[in-house]
Amino acid sequence: MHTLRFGNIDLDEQRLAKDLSSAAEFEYSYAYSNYICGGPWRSCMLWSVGGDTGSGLVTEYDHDRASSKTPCADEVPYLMEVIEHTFDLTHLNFVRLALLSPGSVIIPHKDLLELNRISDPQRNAHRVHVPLRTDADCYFTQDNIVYRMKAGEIWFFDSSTEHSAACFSGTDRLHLMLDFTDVEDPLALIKSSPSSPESDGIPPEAVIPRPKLTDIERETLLSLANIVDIHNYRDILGLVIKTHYRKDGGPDFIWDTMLKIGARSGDKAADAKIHELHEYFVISRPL
Ligand code: YCP
Ligand code: CO
Repeated sequence: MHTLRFGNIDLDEQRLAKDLSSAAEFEYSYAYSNYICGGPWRSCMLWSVGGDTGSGLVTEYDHDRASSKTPCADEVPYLMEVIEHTFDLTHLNFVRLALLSPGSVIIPHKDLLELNRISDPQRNAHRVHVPLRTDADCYFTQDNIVYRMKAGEIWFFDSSTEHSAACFSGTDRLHLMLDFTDVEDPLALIKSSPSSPESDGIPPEAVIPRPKLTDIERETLLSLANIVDIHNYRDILGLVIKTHYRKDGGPDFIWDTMLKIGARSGDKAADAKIHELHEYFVISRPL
């Protein structure tokens, strides 16, 4: 399912605040923190195949088992009520509370690459995001578009195409992330009204306009080839990703810049590391 904003959930702020203060006590998983430049990515399963909170890595759950709420779900009754009311639970594999730390950016990647071995009817195929705590300094990007999701909005999110996110906010960005198996009509996974999406694709008012990256700015980034090494290549990647959220460097700006920095550097080990990361995040990710 391609990315689009479906509609809104009218969140009860008081009940949400109560759940989130309970959720602050959860033991979060740090799984997928290798996708981040900056602080960790933390998550807690509220619903999973097998019903266990588990490790947080979706490849470590038994996809042959039926899905159900996890023990953490009992601590957030309001959120569970919202989930049951809004979504078709029969095709729901996972629901996670996901936190992106202040000052962190996600390395541009495709999800699902490592799920090849899970059979089609059981594999995650459709993802939905519902931001719960976010602000104007939190962003998503895909297809060289930078955009915002606001609290309470329901978004279908195409996680099979390359994407990234950023939290430039001073506080954790907190989302509900839902994964569904494949169905003929993904829009029917959402039960609440309106029954059809309010926009097809990313609505223009959610898009952040960015000035074009200047030649000097591009050359400044590429000249980091002079100092890149195996200890700082991730810092440089973080810098290039952060630049993308402010300046439009054109299609595939982030990986293209990184691969050029590696090639130009003459540092074989750094160049190999950059290729390794590129392969892992966007080409193929073995289990
Ligand atoms: C995301 N993808 O795009 C997640 C973050 C890794 C997998 C963690 O939000
Ligand atoms: Co992702």
